[in-house]
Formats: sequence, C-alpha cells, structure tokens
Amino acid sequence: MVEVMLIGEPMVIFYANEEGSLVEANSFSKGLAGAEVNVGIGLSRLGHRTAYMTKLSTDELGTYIYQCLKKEKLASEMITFDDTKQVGVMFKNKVTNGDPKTLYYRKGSAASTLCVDDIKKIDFKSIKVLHVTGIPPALSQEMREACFYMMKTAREAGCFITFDPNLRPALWESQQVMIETLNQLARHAHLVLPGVAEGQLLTGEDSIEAIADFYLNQGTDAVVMKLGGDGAYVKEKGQASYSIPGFKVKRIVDTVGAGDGFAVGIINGQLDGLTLAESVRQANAIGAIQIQNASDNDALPNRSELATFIAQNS
Ligand code: KDG
Repeated sequence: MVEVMLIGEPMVIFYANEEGSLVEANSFSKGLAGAEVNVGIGLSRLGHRTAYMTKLSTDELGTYIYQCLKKEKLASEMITFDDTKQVGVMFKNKVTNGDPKTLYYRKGSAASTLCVDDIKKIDFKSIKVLHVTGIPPALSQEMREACFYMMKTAREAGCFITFDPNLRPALWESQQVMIETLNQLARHAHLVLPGVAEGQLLTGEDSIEAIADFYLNQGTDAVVMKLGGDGAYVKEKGQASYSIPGFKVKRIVDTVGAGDGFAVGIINGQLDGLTLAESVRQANAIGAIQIQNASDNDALPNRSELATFIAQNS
C-alpha cells in the first residue's frame, strides 16, 4: 500500500563545481532536483512506500531521471512518458554560504502537461498522506487545475494533506495570482508549512502569530512555520503556540532543499504516530542535515543516520 503520494516536476540539475557566478562556471556535476521528488526520496529512505506522479521525456535526460527514481525505490506506477516533450533542467552555482543562484529551463516540460484526467487515476482511499507544494500550480494552467482537484478529492477520501507553499515567483504570471492561488490551495490542507518570508508575502501579516492565525482562520488544523536556524513555530487549532529549537550546524553549505527535508521530517513523524512537536524536532534535524550538503537530496538520511544526527546534536 502506498503511504504517501506526491506530484511534481523532477529536473536534471547541473551543479557548478567551482565557486563563483554561473557566468564563469565551466564544470558541472549532474544530479536530480525537484521539491516533491526530494520529499519522496527522503520518505523512501526512511522506509515509507511513496508514489510520485510525474511525466518524463523518453530522451537521455528523462531516462536518467527515471533511473534515479527507480534507484530511490519510489513507486513508479504513476510515471508516464511523452516522447514529444523534454524534462526540466536547472543550473545552480556553488556558494560558500547561504542561497545559491538557480537558473531554470523548464517551460512546457513533459510534467507541466499533467492534468485532472491524470489525477483521476489515483485511488486516494488507499493513500495516507498527500504532500503538495506551490511549485506544480505555477507550471501550467492544467497543473493548477490538477492541484485543486487533487487536494479536494484527497481530502474527501480521508487523506492527511500537507502543503508547503514553496514560493517560486519567477514561475508565476503575477505575484497577485501566486498569492491568491496558494492561499486557496492551502484551504484544502490539514497542515501548512510556510517559511516566515513566504508567510509574510502570502498573508500580508508581519508577525508569525498573525501568519499562523491567517491559515487557521481559513480552516487548516495546524501551521508549522520554518524559522531557519531558530527551528520552527507551531500553532494548532484551539491550542497555545510553541516553538521547537533548531539544531546547530557547523557550516551552511547550501540552503536549497532544507524545506523539503523539513517536510520529510514532519510527514515521517506523523506516519510513525509521533506528536506534532516530536515530528517538528525530526523536521528540524533533517533541515539541518540538508543545509550542510550542496545536493538537493544526496544527504537525506535513512533511519539510523537520522537517529545518529539527533543523538550527536542534542
Ligand atoms: O526545494 C528544492 C527545489 O528548489 C529544487 O530541487 C528545485 O523544485 C525545484 C524548483 O522548482 O525550484
């Protein structure tokens, strides 16, 4: 039985091997990227049967992605192919600290053509958790409709829905459409996982309390807000808010993928029957592991690596 369902656009990423701007970079390493695929890999490594719906090209890059997904043991029944399209490609520069620059070449990709008819093939009654991010609805009108349909149908079928707004302003037609669409999608989620800056932009509120209240008043059960090195702020419907401190890291290598690692920790904790506070602690740990590695998913831990990290850093 599939425990977790994800839908998204996987990309081939080329990481610069030398520090500096992409203008000067000459040598790159190849990898797999994509917010939802990162979450899928993380959950699969922790032993959860995870299905990933996407559409790939049949060329070498589509084949590379397919092989990576198989290697990570993601359930592949929902992967389809289109030999007239390409997969998305992205480039990332190498930084010594903080956020790298990313460039996307993904418009019109195979995955961006996924639509409501594809979602109709999913049996949500047999799935425990649906995790959605704000990236697929930015990719095309079909994908946007598919996301609304998917969240509504999954909720009716009794799935637990987590939603990470994952803002990518460059992919949207306007900031206003991005804000309206993502806030509407968040209404269908049980748990919303914004970063502070994302929450401020989406709600127009300044404080973390007011951002959380915005989503709770919309009908979500809980909000877990990512506070970077300070950990996370949690507010559940009808309960007092609390914070869970973050883990100290020696050196931040690259922040991309930290939010995906965070989502892995939350979902893993919920599937394992942990409290939300215990799940958030795991989420903080996986986020901290992620920022110490340049890859979007190479460092995602298995169960023993996660336990060791928490034990050594508590
Ligand atoms: O969250 C990590 C992602 O940013 C990265 O893997 C690429 O999914 C991606 C995107 O669309 O930005």
